[in-house]
Parts: sequence; C-alpha cells; structure tokens
Amino acid sequence: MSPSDNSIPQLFEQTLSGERRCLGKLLSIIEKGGEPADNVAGLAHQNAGNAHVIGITGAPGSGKSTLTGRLIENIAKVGKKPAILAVDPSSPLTGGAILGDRIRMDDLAGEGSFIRSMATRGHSGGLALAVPAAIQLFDAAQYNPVIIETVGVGQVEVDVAGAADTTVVVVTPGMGDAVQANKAGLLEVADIFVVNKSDRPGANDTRRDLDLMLDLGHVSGLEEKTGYRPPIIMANSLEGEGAEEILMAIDDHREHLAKSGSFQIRQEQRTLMEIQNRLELLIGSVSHDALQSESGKLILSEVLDRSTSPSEAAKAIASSIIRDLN
Ligand SMILES: Nc1nc2c(ncn2[C@@H]2O[C@H](COP(=O)(O)OP(=O)(O)OP(=O)(O)O)[C@@H](O)[C@H]2O)c(=O)[nH]1
Ligand SMILES: [Mg+2]
Repeated sequence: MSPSDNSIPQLFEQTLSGERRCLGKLLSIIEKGGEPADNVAGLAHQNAGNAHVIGITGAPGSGKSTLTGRLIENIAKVGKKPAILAVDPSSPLTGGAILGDRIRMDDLAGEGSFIRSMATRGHSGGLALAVPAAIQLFDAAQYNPVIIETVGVGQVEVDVAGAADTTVVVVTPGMGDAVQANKAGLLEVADIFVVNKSDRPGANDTRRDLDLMLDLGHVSGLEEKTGYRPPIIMANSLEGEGAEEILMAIDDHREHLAKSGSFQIRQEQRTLMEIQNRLELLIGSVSHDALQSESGKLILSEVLDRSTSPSEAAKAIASSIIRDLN
C-alpha cells in the first residue's frame, strides 16, 4: 500500500468516525515513517489531548501482557474503549511472541478495544517518533485510556514508559529483582508498582525491598515535592487478582496529577521530548545529506590530506547547513 497524501485526510476522517480498518491503515503509515507518517501525526495532534496514557513496563517475561489483558478486561467491562500499543524494541524475530500476546489479549478485550503491536525494526529513532504519533492517533479516535506496553530494558523503552501520564512498573519475586529494576532506571519512572506473580515464593520480600527503597527516597523524586507515594500492589495476573486494585490506583494517580498540576508538567515534558526527538532526527538526516553532497566530499578530502581537522570540518558543514535552512 502506498497511500497518496490525499488519502491520508480521508482515512483520518473515517478513523474519527469509528472505522477500525482505517485506524489500522494509519498506524501502518505511522510505523513506516517518513513524510506520510508526519502528516498523520500532525492530524492526530490537532485532535488529541483527552486520553489518559498509561505505560506498563518491566523486565521481559514479568507478565506485562498478561496483566494488560486483565486490565483491559476490567476497563472494557465498564464501557470504556481502551487502546493497547505493545512496543517491541527488539528485532522483528520476536514479533511472533507479541502476536501471541495479542491473540490472548484479543480474547479479553471486547469489541470496543483496539490492540496493536509495533516493532521498530532495529532503528530506535523510528520508535521515538512512531509511539507518540500512535498514542495521539488513538487519542484522537476517542480511545481512552491508551496503554503502552514496553519491555523495560533500554533507555528508549524507559523514555517511552516515562512519557506516559501514569507509569506502572511490573516486578516479579526473585532474588534482587527490585534491585535490578532500580539499576535499569525503572523505579524512578514508577507511579505504581505491581509485584506480579505474587503466587510465587518471595513476593513479600520483593514488596518489602520496594518499600524500603521508597523509604530511602531512592525512587520517585515526586514524593517529596507532591506528597505522592507510589503504591505497591500485589497481583497474580494468571488469576486476575490485583487488576481492580491497580485500576483504582491508576485513577488515584490521575486525580493526584490533576490536583497537583503535575498533569500539565507531564504533558509539557512529553511534548518537549517529542519535539527534541524530531529535531535530533531532522538534524541527523540533514547532516548525513550534507556529508554525502559534493561540498561534503570536498571537506572530507581536506580532512584526509590534513589541511583541515575533523572538528573544523564539522563546524564548516554545520554553518553551511544553517545557511541553507535560512
Ligand atoms: N505464576 C504466574 N505466572 C504469570 C503471572 N503473570 C504472567 N505469568 C506468566 O509469565 C509468562 C510471561 O508472561 P507475559 O505476560 O507474556 O510477560 P511479558 O512481560 O508481557 O513478556 P514480554 O512481552 O516477552 O517481555 C507467561 O507464561 C505467563 O503465563 C502470574 O501472576 N503468576
Ligand atoms: Mg508482552
């Protein structure tokens, strides 16, 4: 499918009027990137701003998808329309696993829900642009809440989760799991902790470790400033235990955000991050083009014959880029 720019506004209109097939097409356009994706993102942005964005993150296999399935089951029950974006930061090879998750989730989701997985195919820059665009598209299409599931392993994933209004960090019982999560930078972004697999031995130890880390102020700089302390909720997602409590905690956190003014701050942070990501990618690609151009090649030869230094060369190219932009 190679949609002309003309068809994007049309697809968007149909998406707003509830056409799920069109929403799927727009998400594919976003995933592919480039100018069509930017056009979709622009339209979505104009119409977004209502959905509560929930990030669910944690180590591989901690039960994020199982838990998300339980959450959407409960959300759909009260007549809301949740959208789920499962972000797979790794190679397309593991796409099969996410598809497996999806099928399990689809069983639980109900007709009003929309579930989609997104793979990055090796370039994380694409993820940084595609995820916010997809969130805003779901938002514009009146899905609420929008849930993002990401594996909390790398900085990009932590960023994605941290960009949500409410971030749920899933940890599991086991020696030092809470400590591992702390090292991965996951605890700082947590608004709610879930000790999943609480049917397993050691769950209470994990809870205690988290509690201690909260006491020591190692996590969540928010607490001191706003009086909010991330709750720790025990869950057994195989049985659906804990899901309702988690949803209540999400509601509480949303209320806290609204009252304390943090909601506004998070929106600003998220928007700033999106602009910065776009800016960095834009500058990266312009730089790449400049290096490939005739004058870029000339400068390269000057550096190679040592008549100019790499740093001088970079400055000269930067000046010419700025000149061209004006
Ligand atoms: N015992 C137990 N097993 C669970 C629980 N929740 C999930 N699991 C199991 O843990 C395994 C991983 O669950 P997933 O939901 O796929 O975990 P995930 O975090 O989404 O995994 P990735 O997306 O691959 O990172 C599956 O075999 C689940 O059945 C739980 O509360 N208790
Ligand atoms: Mg999963």
